[in-house]
Amino acid sequence: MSQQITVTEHLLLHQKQVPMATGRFTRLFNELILSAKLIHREVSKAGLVDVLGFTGDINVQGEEVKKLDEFSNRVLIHRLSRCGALCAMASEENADIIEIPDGLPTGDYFVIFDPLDGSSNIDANVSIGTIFSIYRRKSPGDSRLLASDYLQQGSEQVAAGYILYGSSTMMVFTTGDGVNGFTLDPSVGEFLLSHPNIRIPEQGNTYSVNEGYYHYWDEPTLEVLAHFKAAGMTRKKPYSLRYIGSLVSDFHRNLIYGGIFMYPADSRDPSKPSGKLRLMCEAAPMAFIVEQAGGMAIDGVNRILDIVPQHLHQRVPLFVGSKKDVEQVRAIYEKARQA
Ligand code: P6P
Repeated sequence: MSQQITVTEHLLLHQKQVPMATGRFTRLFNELILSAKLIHREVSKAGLVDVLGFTGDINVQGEEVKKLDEFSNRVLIHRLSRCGALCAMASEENADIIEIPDGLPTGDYFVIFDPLDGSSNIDANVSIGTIFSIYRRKSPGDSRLLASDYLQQGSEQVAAGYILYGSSTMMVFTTGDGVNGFTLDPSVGEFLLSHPNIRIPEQGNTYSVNEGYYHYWDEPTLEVLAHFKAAGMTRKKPYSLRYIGSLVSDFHRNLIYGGIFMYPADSRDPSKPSGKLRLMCEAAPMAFIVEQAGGMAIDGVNRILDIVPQHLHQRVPLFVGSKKDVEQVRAIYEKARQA
């Protein structure tokens, strides 16, 4: 029988190796694990009950909120409020910081999450995901929470991860000591270590981007796309275009097989000059994971993990994946900047 290590055992083992670990981090993570199981249960039966369709509400991003989005957001807020480890939290679905209700225990961690990323794919039964990012507050625990406690650059993350609700449900995360993947065994209700020490190939054969926005990109971005499209002329094998429209799915495939995911800035919407993806609840957690797996993440020029957010829902262009592929992108944007 292969050694079956549950995600909780893995965390407890990790906790023993971190001298100042108080167990609160493990309790926080256990609430994330329970939330993942609750969301998995609803997502896996979405087609069977009247969970599909819109609630008729609009979230802070101006996007129609689907019922599973709303359910996932409620589950995470409810469970995390009770873990006794948070000073506050934030969600892609909520405009402002979510405070811990009076009477519930608090702590020094801050979590920001996208409860169900890629949710526009729910009705088509395409894989979707939950993304989370954990920081430790900077100011003393008994003082008022400051913006600098949560508007922290990605390199300050204590942990980051995602749950992918796909052909199987997987939890992939890092606490700064490599990346590990756990697959849910629904028959026992446990996430079991299935992908220890994930490393992204140094160069891939896949690029992921929505080429439908071609006419909204600037010259350097068009040059970046031309690079990947023309690669087959100069190397044995052309790149393949793979784009699901669900960040967690596209990212996970590239993490395992190698490749690059790109969401460049575009001129479609003047209110979103930096593209669609959010720095704190999408780009920064994915950047932490990919760097821990040996990859790279930039906004075209700058390292994603060095960007200090000015507000919770700040958007950022994202180029993330195999190191050599992302370095090609940076070289093209750097050249354009110096021209
Ligand atoms: P587009 C989903 O809405 C999401 O935030 C990411 O999961 C995904 O990568 C991206 O948007 C898809 O955006 O503009 O290509 O539909």
